[in-house]
Amino acid sequence: MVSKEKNMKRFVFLIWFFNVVVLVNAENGSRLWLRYETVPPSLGSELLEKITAIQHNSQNPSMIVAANELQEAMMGFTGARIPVVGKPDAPGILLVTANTRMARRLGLNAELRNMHPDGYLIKTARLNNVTHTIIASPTETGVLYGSFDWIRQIQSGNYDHQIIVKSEPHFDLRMLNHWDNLDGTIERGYAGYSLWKWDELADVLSPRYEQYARANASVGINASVPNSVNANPQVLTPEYLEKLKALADVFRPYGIQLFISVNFASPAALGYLPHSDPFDPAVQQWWKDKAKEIYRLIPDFGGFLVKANSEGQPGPMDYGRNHADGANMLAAALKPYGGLVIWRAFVYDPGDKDRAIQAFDEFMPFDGIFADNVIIQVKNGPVDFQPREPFSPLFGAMKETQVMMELQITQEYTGFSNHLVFLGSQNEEALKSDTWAYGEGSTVARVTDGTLIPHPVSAIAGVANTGEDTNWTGHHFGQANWYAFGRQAWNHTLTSEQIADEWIKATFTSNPDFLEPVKDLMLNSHEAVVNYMMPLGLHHLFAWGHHYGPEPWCDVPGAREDWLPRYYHKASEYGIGFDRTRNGSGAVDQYFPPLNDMYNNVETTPEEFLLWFHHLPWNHTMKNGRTLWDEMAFKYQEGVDSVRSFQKTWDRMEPFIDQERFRHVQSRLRTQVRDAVWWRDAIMLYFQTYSGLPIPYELERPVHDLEDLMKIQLDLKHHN
Ligand code: BDP
Repeated sequence: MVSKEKNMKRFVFLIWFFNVVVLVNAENGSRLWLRYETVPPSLGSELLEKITAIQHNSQNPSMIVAANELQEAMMGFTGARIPVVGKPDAPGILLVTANTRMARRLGLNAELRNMHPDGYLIKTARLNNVTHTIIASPTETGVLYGSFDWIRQIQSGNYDHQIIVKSEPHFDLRMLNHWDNLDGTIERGYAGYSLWKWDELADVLSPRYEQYARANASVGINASVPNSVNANPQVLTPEYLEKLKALADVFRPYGIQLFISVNFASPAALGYLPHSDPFDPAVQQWWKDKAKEIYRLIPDFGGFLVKANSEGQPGPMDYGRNHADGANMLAAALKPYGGLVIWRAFVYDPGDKDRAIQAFDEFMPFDGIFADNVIIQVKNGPVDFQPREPFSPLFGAMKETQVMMELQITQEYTGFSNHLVFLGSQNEEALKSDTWAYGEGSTVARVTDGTLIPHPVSAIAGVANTGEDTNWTGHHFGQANWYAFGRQAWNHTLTSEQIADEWIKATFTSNPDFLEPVKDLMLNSHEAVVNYMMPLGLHHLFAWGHHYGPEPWCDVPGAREDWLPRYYHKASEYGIGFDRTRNGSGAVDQYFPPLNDMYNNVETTPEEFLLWFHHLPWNHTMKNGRTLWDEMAFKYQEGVDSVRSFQKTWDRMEPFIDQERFRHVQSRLRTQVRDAVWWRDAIMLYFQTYSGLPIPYELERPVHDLEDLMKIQLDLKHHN
């Protein structure tokens, strides 16, 4: 017996040695956070002793996937192949769904019946004198989520055999929006071409589809929109529906429901009808027939995501109708099948009205008029995914219509896949913003998750950062943003610190000498990008088109004023900032009290939003006694200093991880430092032409000339 145990320990040690010491260089990031590294020998032996089988007797594909995943994880953790069996004779993991004999034997049915269908329980129980780990859920998908959670406990070093977990998602729909075009490019994508090989589908299924689905399931993401909101009508042709069906079939066992973005003018654009007026019965019938056709192929199809009358996309207003007319017409077509319309509120016209107030003004009159299978999708801030924005005032204000938040995972405005920016912090800030809609504590999370405003389905979406790059997201740390979105969509009370901690352990190592400094770096990285790009409430100082570098001077003849930085910064010899007080655009009054008065008053506006709400003189006195101009200079320098410190931290991490990922991140940090300096110099030197003030002498001097910076033209073409 003793020698068996000894042998086992030796075996586990050898596996560990091989993986940790020998394979240390073979890492390209393709395995994401699902690396299942060998655990320390003591835990390995414990697992091998207690988990000798994985038991279920279901034919359901999600159960099979769950069992396989546990098997693969055990193999990685211990090097041993644990059998999947039909009978619970040996100690192990039992996978259980509600209303089965096993659930009855274990006395779980009552509890499971009251749970969210995706929720799960993990606990130990004795059956015929054998102790098992039970992973139970009302549904097979929930068992899959529970299995991934059990695995995560081990990866994050929290494994306890007596573990008791009860977990239910905060949002019903946890959705990725891909901005992928049918030609294989990705709008605002920075990890190569699209994952979806439309020309090969439906005949050829890239193995990546399943890996993608698995990664999503591992963090609880359960819905995917594979095509861009700037939707090509072709996606609704029979040919593309077959391709979509093939994707849906791959996604299904992983609990992922397929949605698609549709072009509102599809009936006319595809040549079926002369126009797409939602009031025309022929148009209504066309959509009904289309819905029927889709559901015949994809019975669990989720519904349509629509960008209408926004940035040149067609919509109901083209026919004198309104958003509710358009959304409700599509909703009626999907209703018989339980489908949803996700209608985006990202609308703004080039007129005189402050862009930040337009969505609210346009959508509030329709509150309660939208059908109950319509959800309004609102970006986290009122403008457009800037490095920092206050929350959109539509959250909490629309009380009769379900509203969901759209976050951006792809780093369109935070340095693409060149900059290390952990967006868990940004998401946390957005989710925890207090709207005051129902008094204190009415956070954006709680007004959208069904707690304060109950609706049939609660949801949250993130614009994906995946592409065909081997490491999926371009920057290895971009993976953390995908991961964080999923974890926060499941549980919005998780802190970004907890999430970073889990992710680092699963993706790199649990060694505290790596974990602690890298976690610190990640948690400071969002503030850093705000500081070197747009501190103090500044926004949209980006270069025309590509949104990568600074171009506060940008002037494109004939361009829409609200696509130019000067519209947002309003710099002059007097000062800088956008006046959204009652003397300005009045945006402050779209917020509930006390926020409206708080933002209206320069003294009570949080400084992080100062220039979002106020236009102030260069010599305005800040809370710390500095002038606004000096404070700006300090903030930009702070941003640069932070990224330099990230670089130093990272270089010290070399001994702890593989060379491949180490060097990749190292080289991107170098770019990030250069870019941060570029941002600082461009913004300060340009605004200096208005302020006429010196950069505070205690700070680093600019290293660029403004004229040179103004000549930079990156070849990254895009409409704004
Ligand atoms: C902006 C992007 C643009 C998108 C648009 C949207 O620059 O590419 O089409 O958002 O969300 O941020 O529709």
